[in-house]
Amino acid sequence: MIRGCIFDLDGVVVDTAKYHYLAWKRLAKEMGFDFTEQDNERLKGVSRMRSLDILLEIGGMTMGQEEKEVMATKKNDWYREYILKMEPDEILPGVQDFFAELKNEGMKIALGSASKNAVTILEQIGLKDTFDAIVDGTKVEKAKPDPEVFLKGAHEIGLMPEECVVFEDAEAGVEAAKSGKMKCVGVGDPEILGKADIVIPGFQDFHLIDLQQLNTAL
Ligand code: B16
Ligand code: MG
Repeated sequence: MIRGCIFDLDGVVVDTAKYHYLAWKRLAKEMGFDFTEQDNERLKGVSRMRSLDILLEIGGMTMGQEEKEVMATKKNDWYREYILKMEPDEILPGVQDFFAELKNEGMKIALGSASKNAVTILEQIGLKDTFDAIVDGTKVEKAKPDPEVFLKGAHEIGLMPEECVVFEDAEAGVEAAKSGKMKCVGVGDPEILGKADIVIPGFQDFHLIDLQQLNTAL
């Protein structure tokens, strides 16, 4: 029986990937190499420091830990300039209606994001109080595909993992949900999210009834 939903943030509730991309691209340019949108796909759902490692690999560069901290902070400062301008109209289509349906049925809602900026984003888009629990990059030690972020989310809303459905747009996030013994709805490309129980393009045509059908099908 599904009693709660755990949502990833970037790529599921909002599209902050474009702001991460602009900030990483600026950092790459400063270091003397190009960073493409295709390269950016590799950073989705990945922690900030791991993202920097991937960026350095793309640029064929190595760096000591101290310098890496400086670079990551610089990127994050630029990223925050973008997210501090975000507004509620950046919530992805259908998300708010789906949240309202869940609330009406007494379902619990948690956030399970790798981002250390999740609360800032939720405040900007006016969704902070919608969530019964917020588990973000400041609260976990292990990054996705480790299930820690989602297991904590389930725990904080008082549910067993088996009673929760995770909504994820990144392959590492789908793997995290499945290794946490949760049901998973992939949001995005079925070729990338093939390990999810079902994949949807977005929330515009997705309703609670579809979730209930998924419940009986699994
Ligand atoms: P920050 P999610 C993830 O958010 C992003 O997809 C990923 O690109 C980013 O590197 C990560 O958060 C860390 O973000 O630098 O803000 O701590 O998809 O898990 O909501
Ligand atoms: Mg994501």
